[in-house]
Amino acid sequence: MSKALDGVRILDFTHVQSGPTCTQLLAWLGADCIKVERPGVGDITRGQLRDVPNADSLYFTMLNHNKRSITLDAKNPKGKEVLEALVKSCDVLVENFGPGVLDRMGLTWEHIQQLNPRMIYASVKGFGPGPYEDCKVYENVAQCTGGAASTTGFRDGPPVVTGAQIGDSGTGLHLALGIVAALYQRNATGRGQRVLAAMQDGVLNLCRVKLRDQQRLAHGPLKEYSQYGEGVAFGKATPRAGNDSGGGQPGWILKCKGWENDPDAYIYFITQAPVWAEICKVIGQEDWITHPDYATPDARLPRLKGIFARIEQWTTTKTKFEAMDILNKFDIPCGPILSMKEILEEKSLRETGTIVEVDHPKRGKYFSVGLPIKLSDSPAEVKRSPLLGEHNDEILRDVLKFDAKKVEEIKASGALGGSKSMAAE
Ligand code: CAO
Repeated sequence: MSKALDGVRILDFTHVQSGPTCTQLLAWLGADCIKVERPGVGDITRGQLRDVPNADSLYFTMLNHNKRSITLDAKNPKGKEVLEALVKSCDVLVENFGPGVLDRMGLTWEHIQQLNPRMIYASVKGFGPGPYEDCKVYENVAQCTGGAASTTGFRDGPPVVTGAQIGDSGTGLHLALGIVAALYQRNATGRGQRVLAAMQDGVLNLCRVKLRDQQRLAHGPLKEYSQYGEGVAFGKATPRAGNDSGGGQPGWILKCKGWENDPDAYIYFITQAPVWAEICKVIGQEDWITHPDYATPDARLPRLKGIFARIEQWTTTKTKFEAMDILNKFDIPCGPILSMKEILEEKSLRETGTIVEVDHPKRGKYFSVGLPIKLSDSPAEVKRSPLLGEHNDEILRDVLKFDAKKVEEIKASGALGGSKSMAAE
């Protein structure tokens, strides 16, 4: 079956997480993704957080499926020649090096355009143009500078970073959309273009509702925040809101049966207005259906803490899954707090390909997250990540059409590295 991005070739000059997330998505959508790695070590994540000796880490394998790998010393003249040949024969170059790295390699945007005017040159950087554009950035730096940390956590505690990799994977996702849009525009213009996704911008985009609240503060307290009901005054900036829902329908995380011993025996419960009567019936508090202090959403806002405490009396009598079953019958929005263990064991996620099992020659079988976007005409098939330099010959011969003499010349120059990495050995 054909794939959505069949015929698109990516020069994947990415490393760590943000860039590889982007190119992995494009590869799952059908692009031919050629990962260029430094000889000997490759992407630094191959060896980071290793759980199996001498095998590529899960950090690397789970971010680099469906790609081919070539090792290339971009600072060796022959290596540079191969790199430029790749620029000429690819549609998209994706990179997430520190600021200025590609320029120092001689691959300025001007030079890339000379080599291949159709090339789309896509970058992840920590910041866009401005005072911080020269800074290197990792995930949590982006979460802090993009507004996520100051608005996450509890009011009486410090800022908190989230486990969701909104800085890295979130920005990779933004970049992938920019690349696909640029490919589409190229159909009309015939020209490539630069695509930039800055991690600060990507995080801020995902924190849009918090910037909304910042502006609402000028017009009065944020009544849906539980601190309003607790009589705590608002400061100058959007506060941390604990587990408040952040939307127009109040919610909170409530204990369920077994919470004393199970750190994940909780449920997220939303007191959605249209099902208020059903909520009251389920918890056995029918008088709240018509009581003036509880009957309307506005009346409930200053009383949310007490309301959730009462609902929790009910949820602690049920396991999170029992509560979910009962509440769903009445269309009451809720969600059990699922541990990674529970998610990994969830049958339905395996059936949809959201969790996939992959076999790897060095590490054996492992699980990964597949493509979370399902296309009916372009189903993603998850293939293992490449070993370091696994496709050196194939790329020189079949993609760049170099003859045997030229391939030998390049190898002899050391441009592909002398020996293979630990991973490929
Ligand atoms: N051949 C020769 N040299 C190579 C090479 C190759 N194939 N691949 C990389 N290099 C060299 C580069 O030329 C560069 O050297 P110079 O600084 O001397 O020019 C160096 O390796 C890589 O530099 P870097 O700044 O990208 O790497 P770092 O480990 O110091 O920093 C990171 C890592 C992530 C902080 C930085 O790349 C960055 O800020 N990237 C942009 C933001 C980003 O994506 N952050 C997310 C990181 S987690 O997903």
